[in-house]
Amino acid sequence: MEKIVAVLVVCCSIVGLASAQLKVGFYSSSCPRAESLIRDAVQQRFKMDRSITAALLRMHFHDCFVQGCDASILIHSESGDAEKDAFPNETVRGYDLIDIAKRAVEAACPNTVSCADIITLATRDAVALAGGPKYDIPTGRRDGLMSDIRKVDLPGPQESVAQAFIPFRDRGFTLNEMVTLLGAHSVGVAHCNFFEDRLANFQGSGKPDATMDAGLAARLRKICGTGNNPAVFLDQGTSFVMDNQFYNQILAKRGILEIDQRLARDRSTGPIVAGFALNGTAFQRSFATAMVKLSKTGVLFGKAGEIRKNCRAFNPKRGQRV
Ligand code: HEM
Ligand SMILES: *[C@@H]1O[C@H](CO)[C@@H](O)[C@H](O)[C@H]1NC(C)=O
Ligand SMILES: CC(=O)N[C@H]1CO[C@H](CO)[C@@H](O)[C@@H]1O
Repeated sequence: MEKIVAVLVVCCSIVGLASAQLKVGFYSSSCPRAESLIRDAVQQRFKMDRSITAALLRMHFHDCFVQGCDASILIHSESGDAEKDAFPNETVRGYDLIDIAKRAVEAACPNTVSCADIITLATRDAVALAGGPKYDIPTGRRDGLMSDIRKVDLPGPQESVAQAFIPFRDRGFTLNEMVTLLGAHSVGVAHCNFFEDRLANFQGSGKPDATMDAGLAARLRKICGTGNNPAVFLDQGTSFVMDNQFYNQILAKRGILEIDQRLARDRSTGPIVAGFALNGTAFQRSFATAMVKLSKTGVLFGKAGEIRKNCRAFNPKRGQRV
């Protein structure tokens, strides 16, 4: 019992300190243009490619859930054993945009703005451009010194709601916040390999997943049948807009991933889904708050970690893995 109390105290004082160190406008004197330079880079990309919002949201989530929001997902490893080499990372995109934003802020203020903050701010900007909420986000994150494929333990699309919730709960998120964050599936795509088990002979039944609209299943069978693992929109309604239509889609049995469909059907999450489906404002507010919370997951601050010069590599002599 005493041991447990001690662990709790340590855990929570670290978390408390971390949020005390992060603050909105952390760079306002050290690099006043940081946020606008990043926003410009995102805006330019968004004009050419609206799918950048989805790319950044997924990158941010994967970064924050593995060793905290410390840009460890960006590290390139010659030996292929960094975070980004893990299976769930295979289709993470947007690394080149982070490099572009980093070059812009390095030119304005060298060695000042962390890659972890760049991912966070770029994601925030891309969400707003896609019609999502606009919100302030605290900065001051430092970049991590480790990126290890063995630390990657992300929820899978075939898990039950209760199973998927475990990693969220362990990081201090509520069920409501998990349902909110999965609203990120309002934009972006999934490749057939993540859901085609639902389209025929689902769980050995000889039939498609009955929780998927039959017309949609038939259409997806055709698309996926082409054999080169194509991708389809996660939100079959408003595929590029960060809104609450995703929740209406899953209520209409039009979820692509099994986990998405389960959110609508599970007794614990169904009412939350129904609430967001009815009230877009409630979703947008909840999404802004949950994204800020996500961005504070396990961050490094103060003198911990480093400010990477190149987001894809540890600074010379510091990192444990190259
Ligand atoms: C239980 C939790 C989650 C599971 C099981 C899950 C699973 C997946 C899977 C399998 C894909 C398809 C990847 C592909 O085919 O390339 C995907 C895409 C995506 N996920 Fe999640 N996800 C979860 C939570 C989240 C969260 C919390 C966010 C962000 C806040 C997020 C954002 C995205 C986005 C934006 C895409 C589309 C990416 C793109 O278009 O490139 N996901 N997710
Ligand atoms: C929608 O949600 C917002 C924010 O939570 C709330 O203020 C508003 O009253 C809700 N609208 C309806 C129609 O329930
Ligand atoms: C973008 C990226 O680095 N993707 C990597 C994900 O992991 C696979 C191996 O599992 C690599 O081949 C990809 O390059």
